[in-house]
Amino acid sequence: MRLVINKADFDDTKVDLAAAFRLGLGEPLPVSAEHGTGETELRNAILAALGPLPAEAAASATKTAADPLCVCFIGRPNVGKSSLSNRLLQSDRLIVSPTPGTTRDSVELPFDFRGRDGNLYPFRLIDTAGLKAATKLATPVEYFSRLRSLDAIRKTDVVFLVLDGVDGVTQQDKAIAGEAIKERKPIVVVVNKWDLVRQAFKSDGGFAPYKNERDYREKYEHALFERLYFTPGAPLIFVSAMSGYEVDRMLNSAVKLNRMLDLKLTTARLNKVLGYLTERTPPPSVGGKRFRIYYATQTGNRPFRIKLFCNREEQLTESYRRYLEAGLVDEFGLNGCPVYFDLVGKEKPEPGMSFTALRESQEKARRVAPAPKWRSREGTEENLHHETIED
Ligand SMILES: Nc1nc2c(ncn2[C@@H]2O[C@H](COP(=O)(O)OP(=O)(O)OP(=O)(O)O)[C@@H](O)[C@H]2O)c(=O)[nH]1
Ligand SMILES: [Mg+2]
Repeated sequence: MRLVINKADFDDTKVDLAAAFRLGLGEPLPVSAEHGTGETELRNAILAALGPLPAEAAASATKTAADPLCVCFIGRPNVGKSSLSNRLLQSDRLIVSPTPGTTRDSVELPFDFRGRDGNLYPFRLIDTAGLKAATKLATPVEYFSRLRSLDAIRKTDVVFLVLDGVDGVTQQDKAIAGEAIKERKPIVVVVNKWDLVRQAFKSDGGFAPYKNERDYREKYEHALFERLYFTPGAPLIFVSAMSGYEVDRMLNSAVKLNRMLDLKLTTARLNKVLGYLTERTPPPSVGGKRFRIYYATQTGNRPFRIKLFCNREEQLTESYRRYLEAGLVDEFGLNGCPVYFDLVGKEKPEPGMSFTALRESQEKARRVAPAPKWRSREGTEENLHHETIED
């Protein structure tokens, strides 16, 4: 335990540290949350108490081929996340019940999977608590379960978004998909309880107005992609945790997506593809000005991060961003992997900026961004500085 005295806004003479010492709780640490004094000392004390990083955690800071592929199941309560987890783990470890809200905390478990190629892939699976709308959280436990579910998304390589095959696509599914998209994670869309759909069409008269299972499936798929936005090419799999139908396909998809996430997009080809895309469909003109890309380079993976040197970053509309993302995904075969654009616009003079300050800022921009001649720069990528996410 460390004794921390807050609101120690004045110098030491005015804070009665002697009285604090007399409490017998060791050396007191005077801090001021408002003014930030003592923050460094407090931070150092916390780090010292925590000790060095465990070797395992330090080693996993960068991902290698031998690291387990981390996947998580997210979705509304009761869609079958724990049932699917049990199916993959080939055990009854996780509690399954018809009562929504059974899983209260994220559970992380390792397992191995033999892929289609015959190789053994180590996985780490996180089963999460069903996500409710933030406005419907009734207890603090639900609030913290939600935080832990969102945290699981951040930690994983590939997200399995689970939907209920009988309930159809709901507004809440859309909100949950949004959480994974916000974190720019590749998503495998998993529609569970397909055994019930099959059963219904086989012997229980089906669901009106759908003609048969295939018709229902097609309409489901249509509704899904119409209502929810996913990175183009996101895999969609109809499964049954109950019967095991198509469950292996989920993992094969995750292995494939995970492999794609490490691809390096060469600068020459990237610029060529963007040149072609902007020529085929020029950006819309916003307020009489058109968005222009001068030069692009990949600066990171997981997610794909592309630095775009452009005229005005604010001119890139969301629909055109999606068009560029879809074009890159298609050209480089990155199906289902989100692409993030990091925009670097030319500096604009601030009103009242002095001439010298303007020249200085222009000089700085010139040093950072290569000259806007990207079309003629094919094949010269080795001369250019490749930044990483850490930059
Ligand atoms: N018929 C059928 N029922 C299923 C399937 N998967 C899950 N269920 C049932 O659906 C109910 C909920 O399953 P769970 O696995 O607990 O669902 P969950 O998404 O983990 O639920 P929460 O932990 O509450 O968020 C249980 O009664 C399961 O038996 C399936 O593929 N087919
Ligand atoms: Mg559960």
